Amino acid sequence: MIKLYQTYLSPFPTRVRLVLLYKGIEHEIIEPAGIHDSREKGEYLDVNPIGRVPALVLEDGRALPESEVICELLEEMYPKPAMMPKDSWGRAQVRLLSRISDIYIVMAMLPLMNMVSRPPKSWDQDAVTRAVSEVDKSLAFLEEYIGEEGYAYGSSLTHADGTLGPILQLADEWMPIFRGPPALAKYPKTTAYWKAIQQDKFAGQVIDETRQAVLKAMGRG
Ligand SMILES: N[C@@H](CCC(=O)N[C@@H](CS)C(=O)NCC(=O)O)C(=O)O
Repeated sequence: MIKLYQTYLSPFPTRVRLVLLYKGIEHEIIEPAGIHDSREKGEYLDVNPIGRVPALVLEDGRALPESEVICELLEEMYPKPAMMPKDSWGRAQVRLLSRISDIYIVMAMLPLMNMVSRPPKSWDQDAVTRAVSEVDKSLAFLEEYIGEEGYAYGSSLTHADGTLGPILQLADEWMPIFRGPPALAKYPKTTAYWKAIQQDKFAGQVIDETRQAVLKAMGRG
């Protein structure tokens, strides 16, 4: 059986879980040690020498890291139901949305993610303000491209929904701990999308799994 090495707290495996769920691919979930704590990663480094989650291991033992690449492989191995549009332009739009998330939004959030394991009193307030403003700028890019039919692109689920769901969940529900202005408020299309995508049966489920793990890590779960 296919194995997914992952944690529920990380937003990156969420997009792979969405693919597995939507396409009905039988799989086993393994949560390696040392991803969100200081334990040794041990044998997980044999599976993924990069040491991050997710990693996918196929039935024949071949292992693949990097969420985006894993999703593309699964799309090719299990083309139905499709999570990519039929036309080239549509597929490019889906890739663009995932890229905006990975390259701009996640990168802008990184200083906050690194800060959060330390007590709030030790946070550098200027660094917080700078990071919150960078997230705001990156969300403005998303606002330009996000779909208006309840999905990131078009009128059905694509890989961009798996990428964006857990990241918008962090922006909307986790970032308030930094006491900046509500992250999505300035962006009506993104706000509408965020509300709508949580109503999708499959995306709603994986977003909620990540939400519960984030709440638990915040001591609120
Ligand atoms: N570009 C990677 C990012 C994966 C990633 O950064 N995962 C984090 C969890 S949020 C991780 O495993 N960190 C462990 C570490 O850096 O030691 C992907 O999309 O799969």
